[in-house]
Amino acid sequence: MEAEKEMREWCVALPKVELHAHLNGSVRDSTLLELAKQLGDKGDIVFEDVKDVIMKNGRSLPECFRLFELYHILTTDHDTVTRITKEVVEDFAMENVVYLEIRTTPKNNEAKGMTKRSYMNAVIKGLKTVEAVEVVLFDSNSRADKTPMSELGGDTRKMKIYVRLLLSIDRRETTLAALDTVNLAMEMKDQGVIGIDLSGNPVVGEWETYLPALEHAKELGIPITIHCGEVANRNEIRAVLDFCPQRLGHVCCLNDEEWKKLKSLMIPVEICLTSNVMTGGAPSLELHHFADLYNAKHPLSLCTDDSGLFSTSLSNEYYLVASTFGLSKAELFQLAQDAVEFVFAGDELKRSLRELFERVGKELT
Ligand code: 6MZ
Repeated sequence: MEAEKEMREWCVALPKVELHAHLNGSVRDSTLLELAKQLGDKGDIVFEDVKDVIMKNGRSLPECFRLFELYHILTTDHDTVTRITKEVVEDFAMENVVYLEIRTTPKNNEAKGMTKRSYMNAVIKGLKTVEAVEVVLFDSNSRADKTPMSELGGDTRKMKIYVRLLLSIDRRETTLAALDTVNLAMEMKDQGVIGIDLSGNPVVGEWETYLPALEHAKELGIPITIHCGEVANRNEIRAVLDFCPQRLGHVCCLNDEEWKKLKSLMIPVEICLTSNVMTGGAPSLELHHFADLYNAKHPLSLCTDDSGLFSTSLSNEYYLVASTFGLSKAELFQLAQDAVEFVFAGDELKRSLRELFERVGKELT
């Protein structure tokens, strides 16, 4: 018991890089309940029904996507988007995440006067209102860095977290809507947006629908990460591997041939242990494909996916790797440090992160 506690604390103290975190999947339960109560009081929803859903029943893949429908009802107005962004960043920072790529789907919502652009402005406002830690949103040589976030709080001794944004294309979207998202990412590249993600319910939509937008992003030089193999869609898995994005999420249902191809391409994988076990993408923690990729020295990084939805944290994911696969502290540290090489941010920031890990490594291992 004592050993478990000590290891858990060590995993919290470990500086960590989070590369796969969906904004709306990372919202605190307490915030969701508060928002549901407010909408319940207004008569928009029945609070008691929603409460039980939020307080964890099943988390199968289809249930997750039904839940996201509910989450989006609760969170999709500008002020709430700002609030959840602030809270999510604070929560990651509190467990020593030093670099965070948050991904979110820009949303049009006419009833709320919301466009994809205004949604993203609300996200960025959320980053600017974080007070508990210093949020660093720009590379130091970019124009925007002349007004660092820290000016708002003014305290340079605060903990620092580097935050970057990825814009998600939802698989339900049309080709035109997906192209809008890529163009928006380009427009907002001076505001912390550095990449594109393809996500959403894996049994919905066709690869050919998003391909023009993903190719456009590639032409523009925007780094791309794609959810791959959450279900066994052979044609799509093959097409995704052929497309060869900068990173892949999940890679659960690959057959032997696809597995060999992934390994030969050396595409870094965002590993989401708890998420995959809960949604059935992996049969158990013990049989998770992390072990195979890790033993093969395939580039990978541990991630949470949806820390709120799955009641996990990045520290917990590191702890699970230690307790399930027997990695030592030195090996866990190496795993966290290696993730620096797969961030979408530029070389200068990578250098800062490498230095940070060098410094902290002497104390932690
Ligand atoms: C695929 C997922 C996901 O974008 O509204 N999302 N897509 N697989 C998953 N595994 C469980 N978890 C989350 O955050 C919520 C959205 O992220 C995607 C879904 O499109 C979901 O609606 P945002 O901030």
